[in-house]
Amino acid sequence: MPATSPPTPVPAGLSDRELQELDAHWRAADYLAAGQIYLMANPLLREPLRPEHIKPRLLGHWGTSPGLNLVHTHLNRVVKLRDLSAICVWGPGHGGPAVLANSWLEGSYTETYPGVTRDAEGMAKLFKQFSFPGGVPSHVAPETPGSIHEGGELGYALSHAYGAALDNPGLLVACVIGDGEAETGPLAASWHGNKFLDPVHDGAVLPILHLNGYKIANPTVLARLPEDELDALLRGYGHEPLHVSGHDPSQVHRAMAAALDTAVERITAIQRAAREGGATGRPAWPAIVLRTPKGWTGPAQVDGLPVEGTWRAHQVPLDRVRDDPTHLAQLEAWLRSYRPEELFDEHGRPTSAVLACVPEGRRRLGANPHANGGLLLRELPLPPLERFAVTVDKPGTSLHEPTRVLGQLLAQVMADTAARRDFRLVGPDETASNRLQDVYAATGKAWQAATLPVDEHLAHDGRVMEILSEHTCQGWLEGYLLTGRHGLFSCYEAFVHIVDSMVNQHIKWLRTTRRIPWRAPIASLNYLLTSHVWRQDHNGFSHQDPGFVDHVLNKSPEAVRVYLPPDTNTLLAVADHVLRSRDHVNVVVAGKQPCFDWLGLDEARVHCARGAGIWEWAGTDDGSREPDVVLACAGDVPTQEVIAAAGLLRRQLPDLAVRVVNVVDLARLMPAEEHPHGMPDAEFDALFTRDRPVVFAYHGYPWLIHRLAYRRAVHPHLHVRGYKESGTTTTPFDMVVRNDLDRYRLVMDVIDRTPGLAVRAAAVRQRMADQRARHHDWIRAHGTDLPEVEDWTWTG
Ligand SMILES: Cc1ncc(C[n+]2csc(CCOP(=O)(O)OP(=O)(O)O)c2C)c(N)n1
Ligand SMILES: [Mg+2]
Repeated sequence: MPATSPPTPVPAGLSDRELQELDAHWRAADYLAAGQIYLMANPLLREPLRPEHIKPRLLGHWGTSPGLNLVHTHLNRVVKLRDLSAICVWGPGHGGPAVLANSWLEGSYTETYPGVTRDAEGMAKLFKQFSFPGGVPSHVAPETPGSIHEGGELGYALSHAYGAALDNPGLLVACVIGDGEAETGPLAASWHGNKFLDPVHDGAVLPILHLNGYKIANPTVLARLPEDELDALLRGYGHEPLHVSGHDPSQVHRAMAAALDTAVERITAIQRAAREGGATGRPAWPAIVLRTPKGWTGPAQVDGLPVEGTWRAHQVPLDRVRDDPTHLAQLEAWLRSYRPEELFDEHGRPTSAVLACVPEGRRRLGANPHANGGLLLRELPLPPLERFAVTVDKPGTSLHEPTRVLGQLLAQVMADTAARRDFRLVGPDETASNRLQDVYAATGKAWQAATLPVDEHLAHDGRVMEILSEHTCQGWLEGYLLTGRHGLFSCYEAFVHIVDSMVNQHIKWLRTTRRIPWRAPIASLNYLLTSHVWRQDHNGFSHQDPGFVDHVLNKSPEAVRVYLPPDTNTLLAVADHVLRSRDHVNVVVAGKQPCFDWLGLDEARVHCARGAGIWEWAGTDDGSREPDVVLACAGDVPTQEVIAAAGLLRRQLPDLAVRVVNVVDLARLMPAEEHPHGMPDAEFDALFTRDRPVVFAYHGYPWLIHRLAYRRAVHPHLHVRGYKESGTTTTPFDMVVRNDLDRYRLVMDVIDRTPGLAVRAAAVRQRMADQRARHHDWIRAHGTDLPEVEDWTWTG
C-alpha cells in the first residue's frame, strides 16, 4: 500500500453476518479465479495438490482479480438490496478469471453454457477451459456473460460506460478503471462524459478507480499522488470522490459497502432532483476511489521477493508450480487459505452463505439484457427516401451537397425517435462543418455545462454528441450500440485514423459475437467520412488522408463494408442501407461540397444494390463489340473526373468504345471467396473485361485497388490513379491535377494504354498536356480553376 492511503474510517453499516457472507462470496470468487489460472484437475482440493493437477502453461492475470472480485461482490449486494438494474464495464478486462468466477457463482454462466454446471464437475470444466486450447479467452471477452467490453486494449472503459448509460434512465453502469488504464489518453478524455450525461433521460455512470498501485512493471501515476491531490483531480473532473482503502478484508468490506450505499443514494438524489424537481445545474456525480493491494490475498513473497501488493502480482505470481515443489506447496497453501471446504458443499456447489449477496434473474450482472443489447434492439424508423431525394432530369447538370441532404434525412430520424430515444449522432465538433446541421432542428447538442448567449443548439436532452475527442466519440457510440441502440459517427476523413485501434477492437468483437449464438445482432457502427481528401479547401495537407478505408479493409471481411457513393441520391441509398444493417462496421465516404447529381433515386437504389455497374449514358460502348477501354471510378471526385474524361474522349476520339464503370461498394472488387460482397470472376471479367486497359480513378491510395483486384484476369491491364500524398491548400481542380487524377491526365492515360492510339491520338494527347500546363499558370494568376473546369457540366 502506498504511504498516501490511510485506511478508510469504518462506518457501522453491515451486520457481522452480512460481512461474513460478503467475505465468503469474495473468497469463493478469488478461489475460482486462482483455480482457473492454475488447475486442470482436483478443483476442490479434495486431494493433496500434485504437479499433474496443474496446467502445463500458466496464463492469465491474477493481480487485478481480487479487486474485481471485491467490486463484483459489493455490486451484487447493492443491486440486490436496492433492486437496481446494473451492468459493469470491467476496464482491467485482463482480469477475465474474476468476471468468469462471478458469473459461475451467480448462475448466469451455467444458464449461458449449460455444460459448465454449478457443481464440482462444472468447476473442473470452468478451470480447465480458461486460456486453454479450445476453451475460453483469458479476458472479459464477448463470450463472457454480462460483458460489453473486452478490456484487452486499455483506455475505453469509461467512454463505453457512458455510451451504455445514454438514454437508459433506469440503468446504473458501474465502471472499473485500472490505475494504469487511467494514464491513457482516451481514458483521460472520457472523464468529461459527465458534462454530457443528462440526469433526466440518461442513466448513471459510477466510475470505480481501482488504485492497486501498479501496471505490468511500474507504479501508476495516480496511485503515487497524495490523496488530497488525487481527490482534487477528480473534483476538478466534476466528481464527488468516495475513498475506500485498506488491506484488512473486513475493514474494506465495510468501507466498500458504505461507499456503494452512499454512491447509489447520491445518484438517486441527483436523478430525483432533475426528474422531479426540475434541477438543471450540473451535478457532481459520485466516483469511488478503491485503493487495495495488487494481487491481494495471493502469495506475499515468491523466491524471496515481495509479490502481493506489487507489480510482480500482475500475471501469474507462482510460475514454476509444476517443477518446483516449493512453488507447488505455496500454491496449495494459497488456495487453501480461502477455505474452499467452507464455500462449496459436498457436490461442489456454492453454499447459501456464498450466494446470499447474489441478486435474482435479470438483475444479475451476467444476465442483464442491456449487456446483450441486440435483445433490446428495435428497428430504426427510417423515412421514405423519396422525401429527401433530389430530382435529376439529366445527369451531371445539377449540383447538391450530399451530406446536407443526408442531414435532412437524419433530422427526420431524430424527430421520429424523439420519444423512444435510441438514435444518436456523434462527432468531434464537426456536425455543422460536415453540413449535417439540419439535425439541430430536431434535437440539440447534449450539454450539461454552463451556457452563454452566444451558444447555439446546446440542450440538456440533446442527442447529438460533440466532443473534440475522436476516442470519446467512438467509445460513446460503441457503448450505445452494444446496449442495443443505433447511431452514426461523422468525422473528418483524415482524423478518423485516431480511432484506428479502437475500430480494430470493435470489429474483433463483432467477428466473435457473430459466432456466439446467444449474442443477438446489434446495429452496425456507421462512419460518415466527409470533409475528405479532395476538398480540404480551408486546411490543406494536414487534413488529407484517405487511408482509413485501407485500414478497415484489412479486417474481418464478414464485418467490414466500405461505400463510396458518388452523389446525393446514392448517399441516401447507402445511408438507408447501413442504418438498417447489423453487426457491421460500415465506412461511408462522401463529400460535403456541391457535387454533380448523376442518378435519380430509383437508379441510385439499383446501382447501390449492385455495388458496381456500367453507366451506359456516360460511355460510348454500345454493346456491339468489346469496349476498347474501361474508365472506372470510385468516389465522388474521381467520378466527376472520369465522366469529364469520358466527355472529352467522346468528342476527341469518337470511334473509341469507352465503357464507364462506377464502384460504390469497394468490397465488390474482392474475390467472392474473400468477402461476402466479392464478385465472382465471371461477373468481374464481364464488367471490366479480361484484357482491355482499365484506367481506374479512385478516391484514396491507388495501391488499395491493386490489392483488391490483384487476382483478376485484367489486373496486368489495370492502371489506378488516386491520392499520392500530394496535398496542399489549393484549388479543388489543382488537387486532382497534382495527384494525376484529373480528366486531362485520365485521357492521356487512355491514349497511352490503348493499343493503336499512341500515334493516332498524339495530337489529342498533346492538347491534354497543354491544358494541364494552362491550368498551372491560370490558377497562379487568378486563384481559381480554369473556366472550362469550373463551369463544366455533362453535355453527353
Ligand atoms: C492500450 C494498451 N496498452 C498496453 C497494454 C498492455 N497492458 C496490459 S495490462 C497493463 C497494465 C494495466 O494496469 P492497470 O490498468 O493498473 O490494471 P491492473 O493493475 O488492475 O492489472 C498493460 C500496460 C494494453 N492492454 N493496452
Ligand atoms: Mg493497476
